[in-house]
Amino acid sequence: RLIKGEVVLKNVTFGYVPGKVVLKNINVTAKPGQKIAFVGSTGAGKTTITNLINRFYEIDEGEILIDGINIKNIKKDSLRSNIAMVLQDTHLFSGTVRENIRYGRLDATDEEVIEAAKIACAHSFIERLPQGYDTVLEGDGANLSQGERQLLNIARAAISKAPILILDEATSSVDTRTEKYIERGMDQLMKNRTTFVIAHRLSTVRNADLIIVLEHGEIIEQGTHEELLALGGRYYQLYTG
Ligand code: TTP
Ligand code: MG
Repeated sequence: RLIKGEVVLKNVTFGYVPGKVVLKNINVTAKPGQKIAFVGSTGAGKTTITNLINRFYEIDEGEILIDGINIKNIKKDSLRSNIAMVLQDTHLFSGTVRENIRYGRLDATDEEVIEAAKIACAHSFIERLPQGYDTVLEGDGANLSQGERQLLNIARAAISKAPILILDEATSSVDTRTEKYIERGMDQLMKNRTTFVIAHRLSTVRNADLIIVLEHGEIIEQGTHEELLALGGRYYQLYTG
């Protein structure tokens, strides 16, 4: 039984600029190891919630607790090592492929780097690069495709031992075939971690423990896939298109 990775949002209200509320009175409880999905139309506030869990911004009202501790009282370094993330906009630095993956856990061995790359379905394309794992990435990974960059970010998350994982459109840039292929890797990535997943493709959220439907910054429905379908509301509409 997991004891780490509980995330609680209590009456969270937030806006990026004064006077414009983006999230209104959000309450979410993620127990250790649970998979929580956020769905809702564009601009609903899904990414914003993950920005707040990461404490990229300070909330205006309410509180966010990780394992019972208010994130305001958690050192930034400690927060970073507790949360792994794969985002739509990838973050790579000028360094080798190996260094970029190892950034997820600095004491990882070369074998662990390869293992993580395999989980992320990145091993075969890395091996085809001119210097393999020692290939230097230009700029923000400009010599890779968007999908390849995303796979490297997945490998970086896979090598991390963080108990909390955030996947915001984590496979949005890989083709459907690779996405299918990577499903088992993603399951492995989520195993034993509290995961927050955001995906436009609802097929990737249907097995979540809890699906939260956001609209204009408010939670309008929540439940499992089956419960929400039976409800016949917004999720049902999104799902049946
Ligand atoms: P998001 O939280 O980015 O909305 P989303 O993630 O649900 O949308 P998408 O499916 O397109 O990814 O935005 C919510 C609102 O907050 C929106 O009005 C844009 C605004 N916003 C900012 O003002 N600054 C920011 O940095 C972000 C991320 C959003
Ligand atoms: Mg978003």
